[in-house]
Amino acid sequence: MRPRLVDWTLLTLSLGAALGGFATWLMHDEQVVPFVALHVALGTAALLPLAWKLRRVSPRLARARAWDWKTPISVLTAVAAIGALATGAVWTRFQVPTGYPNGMHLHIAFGIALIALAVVHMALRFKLPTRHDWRDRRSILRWLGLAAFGAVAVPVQKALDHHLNLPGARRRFTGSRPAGDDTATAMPVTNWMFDHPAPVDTALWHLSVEGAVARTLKLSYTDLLALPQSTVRATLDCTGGWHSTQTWRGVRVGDLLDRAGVSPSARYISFVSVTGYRWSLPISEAREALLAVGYGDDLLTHWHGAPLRLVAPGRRGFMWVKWVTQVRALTHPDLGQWLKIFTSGLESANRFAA
Ligand SMILES: Nc1nc2c(c(=O)[nH]1)N[C@H]1C(S)=C(S)[C@@H](COP(=O)(O)O)O[C@H]1N2
Ligand SMILES: [Mo]
Repeated sequence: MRPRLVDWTLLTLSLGAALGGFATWLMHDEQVVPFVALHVALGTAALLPLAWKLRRVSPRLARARAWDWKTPISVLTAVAAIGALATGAVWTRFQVPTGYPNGMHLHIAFGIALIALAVVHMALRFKLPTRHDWRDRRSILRWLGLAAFGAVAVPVQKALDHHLNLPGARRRFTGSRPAGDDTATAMPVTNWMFDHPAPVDTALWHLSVEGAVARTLKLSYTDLLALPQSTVRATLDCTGGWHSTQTWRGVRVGDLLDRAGVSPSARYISFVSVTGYRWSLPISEAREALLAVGYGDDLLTHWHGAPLRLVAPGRRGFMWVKWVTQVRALTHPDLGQWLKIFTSGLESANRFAA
């Protein structure tokens, strides 16, 4: 394939794979599967143009005198690409390394580095393919080959995992490793970024339901426990690569909204933590979500979000806000939540600390 087309193909596959991988975090479980398949297909297909490109540039890399100040950036871009592919393949087959960082963390880190480096590399080196390049018949044939290679990659990898009985055969469709179900202790604790609140004193704490509602509610912990309790069986699946299914117990968000007389103009429900961390769900979905006080036979422990956390069935773990103190009915999407999940825990102390 012509060099400029190889470069262009690599860039397109990398961006596509990264976007596909990222998009799965925002989707509801039942929409995720085809996008994960696309992510794997694009990543696997990238192996071929990456090999062609490395073969093309390796003689130049071997000659020290051919290096200029841009060369290290190109080398780092290649390292990030190989790292992203290798960690992705190893994590999905063998689910290693575990611990911190695990294979999924490494995969995400390489992926983000790759996109950043690829943008710089492109600004420094990239040349658009010419009309002449696009018309090259051999390149078109090779693209068809790439598409076929990517398409068979997904079923072949799955079959391999099952036949060799690799740990990856037991991963969830999100790629996450089973951390154990229905066990209070096996479920990991994940706080991402800076949240590390002091334990909440339930005598000081309250939950408020406010925003686009007829009457603002302010409930103490005792008030909350006196409301009708429901259970929901749901899987907490962290983008960091683990999942755990529990029977969660607490108050249905729809019940709270009805009590507060939620306005027909409310479209999103935002859940706000004592740390400032917050996330929102479309109202119809939020109604089915649970504000949980516990799971199994136990009450929540501090690090799992006591006294109250969101359980959003079918949504990724980062949306399951812990230490919830406010439910806000919104008439517009909350763009600020995108900032808050990165900066929460930095500014405010827990005003309900014991
Ligand atoms: N307030 C707050 N809620 C949070 C987080 C956080 O950092 N702060 N982390 C989220 C992430 S990324 C995950 S995966 C789950 C993990 O829940 P657990 O620690 O109970 O397992 O909580 C979510 N809720
Ligand atoms: Mo997470």
